[in-house]
Amino acid sequence: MKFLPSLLAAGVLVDVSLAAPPPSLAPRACTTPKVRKEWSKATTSERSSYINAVKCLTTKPSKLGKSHRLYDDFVWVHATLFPYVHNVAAFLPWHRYFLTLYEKSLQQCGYTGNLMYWDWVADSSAPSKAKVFSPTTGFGGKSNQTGTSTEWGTKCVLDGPFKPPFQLQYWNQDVRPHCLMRIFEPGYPEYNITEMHGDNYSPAVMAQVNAETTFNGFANHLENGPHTAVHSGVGNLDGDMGPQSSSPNDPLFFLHHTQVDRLWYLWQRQNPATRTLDYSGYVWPDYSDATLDDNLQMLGLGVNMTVRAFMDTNAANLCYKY
Ligand SMILES: *[C@@H]1O[C@H](CO)[C@@H](O)[C@H](O)[C@H]1NC(C)=O
Ligand SMILES: *[C@@H]1O[C@H](CO)[C@@H](O)[C@H](O)[C@H]1NC(C)=O
Ligand SMILES: *[C@@H]1O[C@H](CO)[C@@H](O)[C@H](O)[C@H]1NC(C)=O
Ligand SMILES: [Cu+2]
Repeated sequence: MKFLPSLLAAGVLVDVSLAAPPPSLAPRACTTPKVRKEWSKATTSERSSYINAVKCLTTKPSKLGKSHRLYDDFVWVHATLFPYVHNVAAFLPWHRYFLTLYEKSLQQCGYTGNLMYWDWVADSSAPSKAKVFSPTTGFGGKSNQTGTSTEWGTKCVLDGPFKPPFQLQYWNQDVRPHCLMRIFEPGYPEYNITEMHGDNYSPAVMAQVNAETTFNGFANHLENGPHTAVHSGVGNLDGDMGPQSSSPNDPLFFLHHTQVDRLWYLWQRQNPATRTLDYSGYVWPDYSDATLDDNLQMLGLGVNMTVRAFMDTNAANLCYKY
């Protein structure tokens, strides 16, 4: 009773109960969303700044207190959580969260731009000629040889910014240091398999994926169709981008998944009123029904967040567009 008037006089109660929270806690509105560009549309200096920041991640210590590098944190977290975030509802929102953490790390390593994507739909008729594989303005091309898995570790990308001594630490969850490996799918016309599985992420195929009317239908079609075809087309069975849980080993993974994120964004925007918060499917490992309040974990790379926080790219915590 005694202190109340003095607090009022000092304006303290007014601040706490009536006024807006202090600026650091106030949810900022998303007034100028950051724009994520296609790799080939970026300037030379934007591209080199991005690549330099990726290399920088291999010079920084783990955020997880592990003996590997900051770059390997992303590989390890993805590999460890693999069953929780693939072929289940969380696939799209978890990867959206994962990408924002990667973007933040790149920016802490001197990159001044935003994430970029590889529009493999546009390049699907000749994927190996895509600008992202340029040795001078891209991520380098394919390995110096193909062959069977007995030669694992000797098939190396020898051009571009990620040629040796650039090295990866994990193969799935095992520590197996190796060079970056990209085993492009050569294509077998007699079996209707096109170069790098391009036919599986063509504009016609994407039109079918986009015609899905539910989140679950869209997400499964996108993940098991074009998304997986790009992984296999670039990595085949024994390249880093192949169906490995350690696929973030290939820096191209993050341009691939930014494109996946963009396709979800575009699908949401076809009908924002019903699709922004449309979410359904299953939760690993109990196959219960997914909800917007489900937890997305990052094993220390980021804090636990709900799915809901990653549905709307125009929300203050995301605030980006394509
Ligand atoms: C490919 O490059 C790796 C790493 O330099 C090397 O060990 C391997 O022998 C090369 N293979 C061929 C066929 O040149
Ligand atoms: C390849 O595609 C063509 C045209 O769609 C079809 O006629 C043919 O049977 C297919 N071949 C195989 C091996 O699937
Ligand atoms: C984050 O989520 C995981 C998985 O649900 C849980 O094991 C962990 O305890 C959570 N961590 C915190 C700090 O709540
Ligand atoms: Cu993944």
